[in-house]
Amino acid sequence: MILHKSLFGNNKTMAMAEAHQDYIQEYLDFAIQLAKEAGAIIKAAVDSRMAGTGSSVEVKKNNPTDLVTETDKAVEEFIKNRLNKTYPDHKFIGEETFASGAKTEFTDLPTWIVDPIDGTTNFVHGYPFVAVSIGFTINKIPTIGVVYNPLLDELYSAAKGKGAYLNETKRLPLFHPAPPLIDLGHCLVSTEAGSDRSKAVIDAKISAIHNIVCKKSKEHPFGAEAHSIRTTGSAAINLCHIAKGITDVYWEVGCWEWDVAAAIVIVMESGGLVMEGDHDKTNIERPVNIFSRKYLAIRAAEDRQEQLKVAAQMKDLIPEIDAPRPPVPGGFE
Ligand code: LIP
Repeated sequence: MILHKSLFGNNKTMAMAEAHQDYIQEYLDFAIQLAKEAGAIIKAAVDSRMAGTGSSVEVKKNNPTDLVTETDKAVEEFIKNRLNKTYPDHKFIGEETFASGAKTEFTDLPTWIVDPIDGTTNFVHGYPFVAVSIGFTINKIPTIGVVYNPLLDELYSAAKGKGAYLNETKRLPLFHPAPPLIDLGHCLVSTEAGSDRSKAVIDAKISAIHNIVCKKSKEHPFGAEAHSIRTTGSAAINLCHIAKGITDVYWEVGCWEWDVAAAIVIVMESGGLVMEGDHDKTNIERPVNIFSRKYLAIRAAEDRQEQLKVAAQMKDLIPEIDAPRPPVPGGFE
């Protein structure tokens, strides 16, 4: 049941922000229900694609690797309308709204950050890592996250201070206790090719992957660095795998706030760390800038020093890659 319609209004005081804390469970329940309904639309669309009656595929800004479908647009409209109707004072940032030319405004007001389909390329190919991602911030702090993969029926959810869950009942991470991370040499690392296929960006990413899996060191005289590399095609799902504890490190440059806003809460509530995916080691313990387009996440471990060590080892290996973005009014730029 929706108890709260319009609490925030124009008053942006801390007291009002704190008052939202009383409604966190309501917002979370709402986001979970919304994700399930959006997921049903996505699942039906995948089924129709497989039956040969699916939605058409377009490319964004003439980039043949950045795909968008009618379903992305329809699901975003569905979510946006429901949010507008239920919480008319809340702000909205969405992938397809941004793509249609809307300016991103990021303020202290309650803000929903939505990717209708994260993993659109997977959606087009029927590769089962496809998710709707619904994040929510208050005072610019990622506070609620729901990521639902309707193809595998996996729903990840979290609210700040309340823990992270798989399918609403299974506490994340899945391992109890979380196994030791030890060092990067023992890690399974996830990353993505991304949609910027310029030679400079791809060369830098491939060289980083080379360093991650091959870099020789005193500790690894035979050349092996991390255990291996994984890629799902969805930033949100990669981050949820960190929350589950089935991958150890996730690094990506070039994805956007709607890809990660929800899953960042899920990782943090599972005990993981999320920081900027650049080589600056001074930001390891600072809250991540969700607009940075560069993300590094480390799974939960009993020993926080191990998490910090693996983060620093990654930052030694990753290059500085440019991921420009238009300015965010009221945001971090
Ligand atoms: C995708 C991301 C993925 C990234 C792709 C793309 P989309 O999101 O989740 O991690 O590598 O370039 O941005 O476009 O499927 O929502």
